[in-house]
Amino acid sequence: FENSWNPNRSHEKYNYGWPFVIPKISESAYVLDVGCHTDSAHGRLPNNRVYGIDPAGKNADFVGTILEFEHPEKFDVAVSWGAINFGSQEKIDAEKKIEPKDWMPDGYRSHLIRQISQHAHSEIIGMQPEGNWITRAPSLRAKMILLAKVQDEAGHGLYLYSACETLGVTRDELNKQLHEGKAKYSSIFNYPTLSWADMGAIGWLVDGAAIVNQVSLQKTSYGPYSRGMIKICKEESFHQRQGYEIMTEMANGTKEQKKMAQDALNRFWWPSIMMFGPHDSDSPRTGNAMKWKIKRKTNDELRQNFIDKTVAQADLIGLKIPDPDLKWNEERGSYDFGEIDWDEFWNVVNGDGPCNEQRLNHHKKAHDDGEWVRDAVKAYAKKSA
Ligand code: BYC
Repeated sequence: FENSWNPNRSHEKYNYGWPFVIPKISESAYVLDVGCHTDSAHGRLPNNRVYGIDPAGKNADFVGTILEFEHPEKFDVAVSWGAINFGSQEKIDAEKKIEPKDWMPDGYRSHLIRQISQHAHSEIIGMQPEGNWITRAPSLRAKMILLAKVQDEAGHGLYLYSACETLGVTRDELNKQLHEGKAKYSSIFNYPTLSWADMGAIGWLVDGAAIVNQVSLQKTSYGPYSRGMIKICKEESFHQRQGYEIMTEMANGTKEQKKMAQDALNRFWWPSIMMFGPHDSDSPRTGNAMKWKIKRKTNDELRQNFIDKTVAQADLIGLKIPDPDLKWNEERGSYDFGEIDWDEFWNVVNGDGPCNEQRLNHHKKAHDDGEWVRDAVKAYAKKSA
């Protein structure tokens, strides 16, 4: 704390800095200054009765934390300038996490609600294409693994909804945005899963792409999102392995099985590299996301990273990436690759993909069918209150 506190920072920069707030405090108010430090707020509020507390403030009226503080009188106003100043761009630049109760610009908050809720919706909608194969898994082992994986996705959705709720939005509101088409979810889940090999392709490519993105998001500036990502990445690594194991087995299996594996790769390759979003030059959100350190790498950087990792994995199991322009570029130390079909991408993002309607209808139906459970939980809570 002592190392990061800078008493000379410009308070005028902050909407809730003391130069803006003090004129709003009535002169008759009794003010509690939490974190008054050594100078306390006495000088800034000359007409008020002020009481300053601070664990590090030798001149504070009470030297200690708010949790230890007790006072016989009631205060009219409590101010905490220090906490406000720490929730700032400077804090982000210093690689400190922003926490739910820190002050944050409105734009930062709404950007996070959008991205985290879309991420949560993707995890939940993403259960559908794989759920389609649980009853048809080729062995008990395969079925148990797939069940566990799909269940993990539900868990990821729940961590992410919880992280999003810390920003002051309710789960009901987030669901409503999804159902009304105001919130998106990842384009990849609007493609059908036609064969068992698609379970391999999803784990290997979709979870593989998700890990590349999420490893960088572990360092995102918002604390709850960053901590959620750390746990999610651990599980995602297992998902990628299970997918690659299915692909390896099929690629080394009968001629028909190898054909199925290649067909799944052919169908999922391009949609997987679209998951990273539009090129940086066409990505309106990247500027702020990078400035606020919400995103730590751009869409194109992550896409390239994924392609460079995955080509060797395809080679190893004798499958061919369906891109005739894929070529190692010695100078860049990366693969060059073909043009992405952006018309297809935007069609899918805007609701016209092969399964958009089916995915959303299924989600709405599951939500409606679950109403009695929500009602029962509420009635029980009321009864027990
Ligand atoms: N699909 O300015 P841009 C999983 C939208 S689930 C749909 O680049 P941004 C799994 C974008 O939202 C993992 N929409 O945006 C689960 C924006 O529209 P809005 C999911 C897309 O946010 C189950 C507009 O296009 N991962 O692993 O800077 C089973 C312009 O884009 C897509 C995450 O959600 C897309 N692919 O960058 C198996 C990661 N791409 O919102 C596996 C978290 C772009 O302005 N999210 N759009 O209306 C992110 O990292 C970023 O939000 C994105 C997009 C890279 C996706």
